[in-house]
Amino acid sequence: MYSVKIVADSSSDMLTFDGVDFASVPLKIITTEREYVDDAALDVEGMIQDLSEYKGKSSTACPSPADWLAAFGDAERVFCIAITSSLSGSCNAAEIARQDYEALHPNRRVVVIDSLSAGPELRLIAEKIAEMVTAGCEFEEICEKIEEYRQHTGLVFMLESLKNLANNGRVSPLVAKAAGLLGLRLVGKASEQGTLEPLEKCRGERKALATIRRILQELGVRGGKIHICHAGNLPAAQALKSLLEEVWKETDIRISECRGLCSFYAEKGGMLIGFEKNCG
Ligand code: X90
Repeated sequence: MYSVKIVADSSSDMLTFDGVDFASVPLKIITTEREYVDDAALDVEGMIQDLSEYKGKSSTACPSPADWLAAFGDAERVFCIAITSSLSGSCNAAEIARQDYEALHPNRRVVVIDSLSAGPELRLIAEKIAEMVTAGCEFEEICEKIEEYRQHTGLVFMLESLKNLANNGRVSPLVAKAAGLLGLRLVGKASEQGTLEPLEKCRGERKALATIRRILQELGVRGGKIHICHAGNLPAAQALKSLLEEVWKETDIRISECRGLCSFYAEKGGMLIGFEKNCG
């Protein structure tokens, strides 16, 4: 048996993972005053508090190839899961790390998975890989099946502000215009290209949550796993969970908190929902 490791960047909001060797590679949130490393030691609430008082420029940086490489450790088979390559250089850095690692260790294999997404969809991918590793599947087989699985996962988001996304050029000016409207929430999805695709503007959270449920149905959710990841908005996450359970009684709905990178971009109150679709 080979030693296997799953390595995801910190946009996955995962710090630990049960059952399989795992590492998170942190992105960074940068202001002129300091740098926040999105690892287990980061005080996310403290960072959000700092940023709310901070008036200057803020940006983010993806991991370097060396960061990814260090996280591979000495695993013989590595699964890298990266935030969408349409919005970050993380995937590209992982690809360089893969080439270096395989050149250095010809018997080892790395696969880089461009999630075309962020947050909880990465977690779904990691969980599926872990499931197959535990079942004793071969590396190549897992790579194939993960490609397939990704046709059956998606991401929907609810954002109250797109300020940081807009200031950092991660949404088009057109989409950015939808931001900043007080009391409006933008509900959208990760597009096929791994960009933000706005779907609807909702006045008030209750409407937004009902809209999310309808959109999930339209996108082909029929139960299956749903991960809700929130940025300081547990009440909304719980309300959404109840709303979804009205339709999908037995389904596996979990709630977790955004770490640094997703908190920065989803901003206070934001929510990311990773889901399985068109299966079962
Ligand atoms: O490389 C870097 O500096 C990181 C840039 C990341 C930019 C986007 C992060 C988005 C986080 C926001 C809502 C959901 C987005 C859907 C993505 C397809 C979460």
